Amino acid sequence: MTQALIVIDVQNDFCPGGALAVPGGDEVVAPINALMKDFETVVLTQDWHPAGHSSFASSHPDMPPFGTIEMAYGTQVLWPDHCVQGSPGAAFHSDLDQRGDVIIRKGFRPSIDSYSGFFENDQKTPTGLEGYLRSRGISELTLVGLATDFCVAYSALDAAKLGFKVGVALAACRGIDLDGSLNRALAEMQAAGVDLQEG
Ligand code: VGL
Ligand code: ZN
Repeated sequence: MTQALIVIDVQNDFCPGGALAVPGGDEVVAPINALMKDFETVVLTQDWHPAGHSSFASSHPDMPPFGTIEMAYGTQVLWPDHCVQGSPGAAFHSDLDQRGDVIIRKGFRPSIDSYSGFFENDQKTPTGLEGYLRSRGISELTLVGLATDFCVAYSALDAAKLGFKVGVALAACRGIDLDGSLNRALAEMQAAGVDLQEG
């Protein structure tokens, strides 16, 4: 069984000091670098929004960060401006090992967000990651990175739905935990058959 490590959004804006800092976000870097040495295929995802992206609270007059709105494709959390294309906040953490073979960028269409590395939030526009993995004969994935309850969970759930065997190495993930979102995401992943690997 050919395996890949999928490293989700280990970018400055999700680390302490960043625009959408995940508590302990930088603590994933060392365990991810260690894990990379065990995988022949390493995919990095990069949240990559244009300025004024529709998922930014600043694009919606009178809406606070972390509020929600209804978009054509469903409910969308409004985030502080983050991971703007080419900005220092969108860069990978400087200590992250750069051996990855491919970088999948997501969230670059102005009117739609993309948490998952596989499909945008309409759940049907593909990023191409599935085709990349399948054409290389990969059927088993280990996911790590930020944030456990958003981009990691959405990616894991899509991967499971697509038929990949999926594990999440929780020691190399950190969550945002917005209104109980972390426990909800863990329960959903477990129900979908994702192997939640502790320690
Ligand atoms: C993410 C919120 C907005 C993530 C990205 O990487 O989990 N969360 N954009
Ligand atoms: Zn984002």
